[in-house]
Amino acid sequence: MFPFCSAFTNLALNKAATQTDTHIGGDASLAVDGSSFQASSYADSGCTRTVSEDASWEVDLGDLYVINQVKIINRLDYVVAPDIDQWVSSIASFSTEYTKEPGWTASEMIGAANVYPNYGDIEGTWAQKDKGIGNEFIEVMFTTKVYVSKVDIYETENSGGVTSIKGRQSGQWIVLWSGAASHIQNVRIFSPPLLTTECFTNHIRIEVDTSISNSWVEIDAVKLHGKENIQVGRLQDVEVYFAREKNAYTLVNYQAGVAGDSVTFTEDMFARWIKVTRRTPFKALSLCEVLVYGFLPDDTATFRRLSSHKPIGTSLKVINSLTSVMKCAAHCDRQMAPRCRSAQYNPSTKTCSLYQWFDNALNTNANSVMLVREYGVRFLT
Ligand SMILES: [Ca+2]
Ligand SMILES: [Ca+2]
Repeated sequence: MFPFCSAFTNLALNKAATQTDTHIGGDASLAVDGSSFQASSYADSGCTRTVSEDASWEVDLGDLYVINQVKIINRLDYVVAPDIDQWVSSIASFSTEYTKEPGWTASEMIGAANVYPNYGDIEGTWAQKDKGIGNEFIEVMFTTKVYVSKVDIYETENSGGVTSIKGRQSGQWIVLWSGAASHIQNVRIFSPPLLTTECFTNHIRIEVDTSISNSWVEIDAVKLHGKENIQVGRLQDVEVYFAREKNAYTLVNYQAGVAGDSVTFTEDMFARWIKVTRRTPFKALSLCEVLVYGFLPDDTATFRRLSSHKPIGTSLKVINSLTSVMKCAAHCDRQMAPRCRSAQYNPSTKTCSLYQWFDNALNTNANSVMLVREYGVRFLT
């Protein structure tokens, strides 16, 4: 049906690619550079990337092609990453710690909870140097930076003393939660809803007010929850558009949900421009490679005569008083800019209408004939 050797040529390779905007070096050309490298983490470069949430990517193939297939090589971190749970790995700082007896220093907060679910003044927790002083704090570190989704504070003596939870990001403290202290004489895991889920950190500061209980506020452990990667780049709800004239895009295919390692759209279309975007609500776009398979049609190919179809749309030109369908074909052949690719000849009116495209409908006029380039027969409805 089409030339075999050219049918699997990647038409997009090194063609002019553009996108709405570019985020941290993720240039549009990375999707047509011939490398199918698939980023596997947020930190990986090598795939296109936008920061805009109304993002699209497009390539100009430079000429009109018969396109058979569009294959999009996706990032590998497209799967929604699970939350990681971490216990404290080290202590960064603290206001005071209790050292008169062993068992209540700041470092007692390292590792998994070892006092909880017991309640009381029990060794294995951080307690302050003196009781009931007021504002105190501790800063704890975790091995892996995450987008913090939840902080669990294991309170085992005089619960309710926490007044704020902060995360350190780019040299600044981000307030994750703040509220008034209370005095709860019971063990609890304090996990308040956070003000933001966009704090990326492994450094958490917990502020307490010991004046409410007028005693020691004892914290056994802290568990940090969050994802290592925020998945802005992964491809989902992807739409592919084709255009044979600049910016005159038509949606040709759509895949709902998260795309796999790659997504392939099989389309038999005539196009020069290809656009990839995500269905609203839009999200940032990251593509590793876009391969477009097809072939350059032969505009010198002979015409097929079809009485079953008629061209539709706006004709390029109408030639009157033509005495044969052959002459109509000759006029189409000579029409270069824009190229004539199909025509309609009506022997009763002796008119010949020339068309740029293959847009067509079923013909009910038994007299008229549609002329179409051989490669265009595939586009008949
Ligand atoms: Ca690439
Ligand atoms: Ca502990």
